[in-house]
Amino acid sequence: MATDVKAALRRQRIETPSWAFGNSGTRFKVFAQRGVPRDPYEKLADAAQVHRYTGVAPSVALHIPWDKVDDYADLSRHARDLGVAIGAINSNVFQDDDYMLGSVTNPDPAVRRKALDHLLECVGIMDLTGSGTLKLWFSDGINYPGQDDLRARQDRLAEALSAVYDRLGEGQRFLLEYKLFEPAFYATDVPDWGTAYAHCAKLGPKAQVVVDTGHHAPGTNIEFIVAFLLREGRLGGFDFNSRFYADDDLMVGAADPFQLFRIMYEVIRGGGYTEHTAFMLDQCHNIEPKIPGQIRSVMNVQEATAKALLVDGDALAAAQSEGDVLAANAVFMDAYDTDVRPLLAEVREESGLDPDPMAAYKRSGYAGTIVAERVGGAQAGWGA
Ligand code: PSV
Ligand code: MN
Ligand code: MN
Repeated sequence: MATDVKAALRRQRIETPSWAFGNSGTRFKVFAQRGVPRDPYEKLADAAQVHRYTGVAPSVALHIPWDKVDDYADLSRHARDLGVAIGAINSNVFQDDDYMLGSVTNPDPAVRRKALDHLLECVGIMDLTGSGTLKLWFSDGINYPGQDDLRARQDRLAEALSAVYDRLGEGQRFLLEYKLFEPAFYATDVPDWGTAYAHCAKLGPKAQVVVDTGHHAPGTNIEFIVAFLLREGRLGGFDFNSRFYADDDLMVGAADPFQLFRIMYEVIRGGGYTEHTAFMLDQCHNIEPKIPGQIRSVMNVQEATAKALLVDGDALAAAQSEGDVLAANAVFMDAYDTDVRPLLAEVREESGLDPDPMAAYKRSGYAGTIVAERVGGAQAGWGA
């Protein structure tokens, strides 16, 4: 049992987001930290540090155009030299003035064309980097009742998704991300998993849903969504982060580690703990240092996973079939209440890693080196 759990933990893969390493903030203020990356090459170097000390973060998601470069083959080579690979390509059809009234759902066909061209360009970048995953998030929506026709916007969305789907090559897929609100405040065009699922189901198996844990109404049972999408073969992956209020983009597992455990339990229960599910982080470290913020986040996912792997399936099934509510719940809670940190420390040591990634990174002196070497770091996202 312990050997199985350890083996499962060793094969875990968590993808870090390039934008987590740049400066970020809220709409009130971006706080500049010293030593942050000045370009995508340096973002990959920082992400490689997260992998170096955790051993389970070997790929890095890019966001285009934030990570636009002239030579993507060269960027991929650079990643490989650092011991990481380029992961999901995140499209960005939300930051240009043209997108004020939407991107692929905009009433203006010229804007829709521009947005679609960007999405197709992102598939081209997948070809060049060897990435198999395109992540689609649309800020599209409306602020006022009557502002645009809800049904026509769905038609425009379907048309764009279909064009992107047709452009996907062998071994490529897209993940459609939903979000309840923000920046649209009245109606969002992909507000929930059901809308995302329905669009994907019409297209085919290369269209899957991505669950960003920060994108739901308070109280939403996210693990139910996970279970459902896995049953339907449509769970493509996660954007992990945690939230107290809205889309807070805080470190995963910070606000509600129990929820993360429940999600990981359903992932494992539903056969989703494989390389076909992308376990990505989508976070911003506004006030904490970025590399340790990512290391901590990876560790939080590892801890939730370890606890979920420890759920005694036989005991649980027995209690469930007997209708023993309290015994079944106790099996769950026993696993959750286990301190898995010693187990993870052992797994790391057995893989030749330091048992304490946070301390090992701190001791490495990398933070001081980048402060000394990098002047004028880039802002993640907006305005980058
Ligand atoms: C939108 O809130 C989102 O979660 C999408 O994944 C974007 O690509 C990302 O945030 C940008 O930070
Ligand atoms: Mn996201
Ligand atoms: Mn988000």
